[in-house]
Amino acid sequence: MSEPALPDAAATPVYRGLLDIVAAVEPRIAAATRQELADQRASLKLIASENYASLPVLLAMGTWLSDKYAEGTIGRRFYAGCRNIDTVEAIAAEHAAALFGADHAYVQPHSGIDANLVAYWAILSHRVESPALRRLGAKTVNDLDPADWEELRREFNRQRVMGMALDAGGHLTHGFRHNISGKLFEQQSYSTDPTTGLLDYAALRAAAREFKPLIIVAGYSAYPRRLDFAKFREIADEVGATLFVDMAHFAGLVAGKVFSGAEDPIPHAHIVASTTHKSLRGPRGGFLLADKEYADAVDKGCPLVLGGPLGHVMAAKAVAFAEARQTSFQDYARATAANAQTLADGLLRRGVPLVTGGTDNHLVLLDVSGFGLTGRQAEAALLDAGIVANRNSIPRDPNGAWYTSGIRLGSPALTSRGFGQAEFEETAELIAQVLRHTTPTAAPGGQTSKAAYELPDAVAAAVRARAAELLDGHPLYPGLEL
Ligand code: DSN
Repeated sequence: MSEPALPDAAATPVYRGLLDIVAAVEPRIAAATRQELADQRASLKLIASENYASLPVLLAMGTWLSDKYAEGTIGRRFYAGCRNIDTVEAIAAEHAAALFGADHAYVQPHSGIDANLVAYWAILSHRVESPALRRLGAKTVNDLDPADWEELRREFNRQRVMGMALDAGGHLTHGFRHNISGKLFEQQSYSTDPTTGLLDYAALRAAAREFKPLIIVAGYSAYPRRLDFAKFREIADEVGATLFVDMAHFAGLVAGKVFSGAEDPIPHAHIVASTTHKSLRGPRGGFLLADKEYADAVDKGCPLVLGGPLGHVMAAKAVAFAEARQTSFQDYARATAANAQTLADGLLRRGVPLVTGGTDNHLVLLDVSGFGLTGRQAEAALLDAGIVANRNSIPRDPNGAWYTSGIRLGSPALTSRGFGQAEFEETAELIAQVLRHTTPTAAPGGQTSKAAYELPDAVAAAVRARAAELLDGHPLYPGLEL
């Protein structure tokens, strides 16, 4: 983790006092909070969407900024007395725009899904032409009379979105049928090449020409490769679509300049949405970046799509963006990508197949079917051995989205703890050991099961012990004692 201005040990009295104060009201919450730190310290955290925020980020969230309602935007609130929230939001937005080199930033979204909804709304309100709008001579749907909404709803339902298929690594909010994005729009997904596992841009271009979407979404949660946003923009321009990039997973690699040129979404997308807590290492939350054309539309997120902004979380976002503007964050981002590569190479050398044959971002997707396991069995066995990872579908997964055939791993969290190439090489060995020694078993009644498994206790204990040694060498929040 980059050097904090104050050592983490300085927070010991702060957190002890805080937990005592909480314990005086509800001791179980104080206990769970302590236990969570102990658990996080003791596990090899390889969940690709998680990280460890710095203590300045965490501490910025625990204040009375939480107590203020501030619906609206900076300087234009629906509540009185918002000057400090205005200050906090403006600083966070200023850092975000500067960090990513964007025309405009909007930092209110509470999560990635919220940020994506704001993006969809902004695009619809900016682009949809409807007779109702024309009748009113209105510029955007935000100026509409309630009587015109029925007509407009029908108009919105006719709009089309294209996103990456869920089993190819896309996200639920990119048009999946069980998400509002799949219900609001007519949707068609694009996918990866069945042989290479890589995104097929030629097929995407042909499908976009045919389908003519209003929106093309580029982004992923489980695709272990970089995207070419210049190519995405070319396709979007060719078919008259708005390019919306969801960079939630790889925002840290963009901020840290690992992704540049065609791989940097900001110069190519009309709108970019993201979370703050994954590779970017901030508090849990979301934000958007927009070009000049979409700036006003994204600012209408609250109250159209979002509830009142969380002042305390925007304060923590500002601290996280400020941290990411330090050059040490670029070292962190480079190490995150290099460590994912080491993990992937180490797994391949040990005979663990990877979707696309490797990685060039922060995540690795293992196909565990060759071990006779489902993703669910592998996930549970790894957890027994102290390795926290999540199961994930692989392209055209025969085991569906619940049991799956894959395990997704990410390097951002352990890189924050200071793991380097040697530790990730050993991590690959520990994972391979668990997979080799785990066997599927029948369910208690004798039926075949996609969940039951056996991992010998001795293997689990040996892996846990080695993982603990690795973790001891790279303490989380060193010097912080509760
Ligand atoms: N939950 C996030 C992930 O794990 O990728 C996406 O919503």
